[in-house]
Amino acid sequence: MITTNARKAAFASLLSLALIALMVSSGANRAHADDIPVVEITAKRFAFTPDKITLKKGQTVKLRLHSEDVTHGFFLRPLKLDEEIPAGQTIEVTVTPQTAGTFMTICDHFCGANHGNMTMTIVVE
Ligand SMILES: [Cu+2]
Repeated sequence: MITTNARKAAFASLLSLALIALMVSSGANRAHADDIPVVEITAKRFAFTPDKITLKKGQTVKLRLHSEDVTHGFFLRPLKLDEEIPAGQTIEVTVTPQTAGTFMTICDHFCGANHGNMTMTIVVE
């Protein structure tokens, strides 16, 4: 007959095994994600820095979008980008451009008087 303590011990060891499995698998994901080139973009009223990046058609990149002040948007329909960058935070979005061309990303989250001029260029070649 299994005592309550033995059951608890068995449950605890199962739980720690599950935790270890979780840590191992997330470590593997992180190592894999590191293979993807990262492009850092900073949003600050009323510009993106850099204001132009060049990507390669078919090549996956990770855009790391950081807001230095208020909440900004990052919208570019041809690349299916429609992100919100919360005030002071950094978000990541992975994109694989499928069409070559020159595209204009806009901030689509109202951020102040000059919001309408807040754009950046993404060239896909
Ligand atoms: Cu804006």
